[in-house]
Amino acid sequence: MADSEARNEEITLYTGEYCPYCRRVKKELERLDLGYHTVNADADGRNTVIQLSGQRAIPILTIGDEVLVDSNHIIRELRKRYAS
Ligand SMILES: N[C@@H](CCC(=O)N[C@@H](CS)C(=O)NCC(=O)O)C(=O)O
Repeated sequence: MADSEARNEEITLYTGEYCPYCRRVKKELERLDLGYHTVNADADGRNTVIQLSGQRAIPILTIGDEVLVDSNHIIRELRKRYAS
Protein backbone atom coordinates (compact mmCIF):
# COMPACT_ATOMS: atom_id res chain seq x y z
CA MET A 1 0.00 0.00 0.00
CA ALA A 2 1.30 3.47 -0.84
CA ASP A 3 2.26 5.69 2.10
CA SER A 4 -0.43 8.23 1.21
CA GLU A 5 -3.11 5.56 1.55
CA ALA A 6 -1.59 4.21 4.76
CA ARG A 7 -1.82 7.72 6.19
CA ASN A 8 -5.31 8.04 4.78
CA GLU A 9 -4.41 11.23 2.96
CA GLU A 10 -6.04 11.73 -0.38
CA ILE A 11 -3.81 13.18 -3.07
CA THR A 12 -5.33 15.30 -5.85
CA LEU A 13 -3.48 16.88 -8.75
CA TYR A 14 -5.05 19.90 -10.45
CA THR A 15 -3.66 19.61 -13.92
CA GLY A 16 -3.98 20.64 -17.56
CA GLU A 17 -3.60 18.75 -20.78
CA TYR A 18 -0.86 20.95 -22.26
CA CYS A 19 0.97 21.73 -19.04
CA PRO A 20 4.58 20.47 -18.96
CA TYR A 21 4.94 21.33 -15.26
CA CYS A 22 1.90 19.14 -14.54
CA ARG A 23 3.45 16.27 -16.48
CA ARG A 24 6.58 16.44 -14.34
CA VAL A 25 4.50 16.12 -11.18
CA LYS A 26 2.44 13.24 -12.65
CA LYS A 27 5.64 11.44 -13.55
CA GLU A 28 6.91 11.78 -10.01
CA LEU A 29 3.61 10.59 -8.48
CA GLU A 30 3.80 7.54 -10.70
CA ARG A 31 7.47 6.93 -10.01
CA LEU A 32 6.70 6.92 -6.29
CA ASP A 33 3.71 4.64 -6.96
CA LEU A 34 1.27 6.96 -5.22
CA GLY A 35 -2.46 6.74 -5.83
CA TYR A 36 -3.97 10.10 -6.79
CA HIS A 37 -6.99 11.78 -8.31
CA THR A 38 -6.83 14.38 -11.05
CA VAL A 39 -8.95 17.46 -11.66
CA ASN A 40 -8.84 19.12 -15.06
CA ALA A 41 -8.04 22.75 -14.37
CA ASP A 42 -8.10 23.85 -18.02
CA ALA A 43 -11.69 25.03 -17.61
CA ASP A 44 -13.99 25.09 -14.57
CA GLY A 45 -11.38 23.51 -12.33
CA ARG A 46 -9.31 26.70 -12.52
CA ASN A 47 -11.70 28.47 -10.16
CA THR A 48 -11.08 25.74 -7.60
CA VAL A 49 -7.31 26.21 -8.07
CA ILE A 50 -7.71 29.92 -7.32
CA GLN A 51 -9.92 29.25 -4.31
CA LEU A 52 -7.57 26.64 -2.88
CA SER A 53 -4.21 28.29 -3.56
CA GLY A 54 -4.83 32.02 -4.02
CA GLN A 55 -3.16 31.99 -7.44
CA ARG A 56 -4.06 30.53 -10.84
CA ALA A 57 -1.01 28.57 -12.03
CA ILE A 58 -1.17 24.78 -12.31
CA PRO A 59 -0.11 22.31 -11.15
CA ILE A 60 -1.26 22.43 -7.58
CA LEU A 61 -1.41 19.31 -5.44
CA THR A 62 -3.53 18.68 -2.38
CA ILE A 63 -2.50 16.11 0.21
CA GLY A 64 -5.37 15.83 2.64
CA ASP A 65 -6.15 19.43 3.60
CA GLU A 66 -2.75 20.71 2.61
CA VAL A 67 -2.29 22.67 -0.63
CA LEU A 68 1.07 22.61 -2.42
CA VAL A 69 1.93 25.06 -5.22
CA ASP A 70 4.73 25.06 -7.83
CA SER A 71 5.99 21.90 -9.53
CA ASN A 72 9.51 22.07 -8.08
CA HIS A 73 8.18 22.50 -4.58
CA ILE A 74 5.60 19.74 -5.06
CA ILE A 75 8.20 17.27 -6.34
CA ARG A 76 10.58 18.11 -3.50
CA GLU A 77 7.81 17.53 -0.94
CA LEU A 78 6.73 14.24 -2.53
CA ARG A 79 10.29 12.93 -2.41
CA LYS A 80 10.76 14.09 1.15
CA ARG A 81 7.53 12.44 2.32
CA TYR A 82 7.20 9.33 0.21
CA ALA A 83 10.55 8.24 -1.24
CA SER A 84 11.85 5.20 0.58
N1 LIG B 1 6.67 27.78 -11.68
C1 LIG B 1 5.41 27.12 -11.92
C2 LIG B 1 4.94 27.42 -13.34
C3 LIG B 1 3.58 26.84 -13.62
C4 LIG B 1 2.97 27.41 -14.88
O1 LIG B 1 3.48 28.35 -15.51
N2 LIG B 1 1.86 26.81 -15.27
C5 LIG B 1 1.12 27.31 -16.39
C6 LIG B 1 0.54 26.16 -17.22
S1 LIG B 1 1.82 25.14 -17.90
C7 LIG B 1 -0.06 28.13 -15.89
O2 LIG B 1 -0.87 27.65 -15.14
N3 LIG B 1 -0.08 29.42 -16.27
C8 LIG B 1 -1.09 30.33 -15.82
C9 LIG B 1 -2.34 30.25 -16.62
O3 LIG B 1 -2.48 29.36 -17.48
O4 LIG B 1 -3.22 31.05 -16.38
C10 LIG B 1 5.58 25.62 -11.68
O5 LIG B 1 6.70 25.11 -11.84
O6 LIG B 1 4.60 24.95 -11.29
